[in-house]
Amino acid sequence: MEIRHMGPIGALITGVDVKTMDDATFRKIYQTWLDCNVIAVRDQELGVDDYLKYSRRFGFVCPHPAKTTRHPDYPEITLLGANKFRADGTLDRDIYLRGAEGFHTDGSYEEIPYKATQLYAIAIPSKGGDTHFSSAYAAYEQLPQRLKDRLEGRYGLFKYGGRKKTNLLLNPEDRDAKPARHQIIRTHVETGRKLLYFDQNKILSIEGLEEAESTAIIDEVTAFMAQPPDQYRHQWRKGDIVIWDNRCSYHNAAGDYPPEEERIHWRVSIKEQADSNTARA
Ligand SMILES: O=C(O)CCC(=O)C(=O)O
Ligand SMILES: [Fe+2]
Repeated sequence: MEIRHMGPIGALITGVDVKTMDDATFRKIYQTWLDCNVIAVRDQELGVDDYLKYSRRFGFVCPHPAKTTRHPDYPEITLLGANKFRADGTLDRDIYLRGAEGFHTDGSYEEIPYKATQLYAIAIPSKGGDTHFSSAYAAYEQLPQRLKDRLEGRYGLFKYGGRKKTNLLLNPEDRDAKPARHQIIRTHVETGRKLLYFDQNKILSIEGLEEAESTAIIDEVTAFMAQPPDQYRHQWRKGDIVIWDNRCSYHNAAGDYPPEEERIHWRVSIKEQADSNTARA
């Protein structure tokens, strides 16, 4: 197995078959993932069961609330990019631009947020369609002391669709879930590093602040989510598995590939603990 560090975050792993790797090899992969925020494992040939089995080595795999994009036989698998064209031939932009609305972290609207998201590349377009990643550790480090002081110990309220209510991928009956509360400045439970837990697309408000200040701080903090040089851009190849740590990174799909071409991933959401969503799988 070869591990290539791609910069301050991101590592590319080759020369391994995730179907047959032993525990010692997996431990090395897991540690690299913790160290690098996001890793890509290349050249994998997996069926759904192989993919789920490998995903479960990272934690509890649970179905995403967007039911319309679930795999018909495996609710834990979300199909990204599938059924992009409606029956009348028009492009469904909610599917085409999914994950491309700016840097974000997945699952902050859940009481137990997603520790990780993993994507397996089934079909990749001839150009475009990269995924960008940015470090939430770097975002914390770069915050001005004034904002660190104002946010320390405070909680944000997070909801799918956020302030803009971009929630059309959810069934109507799933759209009014209660927001989840999460501490904004926190320490990663596995690495012990301090980070900024934030999502411009899902945060509604910062608890305990007047609305005007809450909105102003949300706008100001949003600018810190892009953290060059602590970024990694993944250029996909079919057979890549990419897993990112939602606790310490943000990501954004480029959303720029030719829409008539296919870009399909199998996506799983992974939690640290099982909850009622996991049980429904
Ligand atoms: O399609 C991508 O590159 C990423 C989409 C995304 O944001 C996600 O799967 O959570
Ligand atoms: Fe995402």
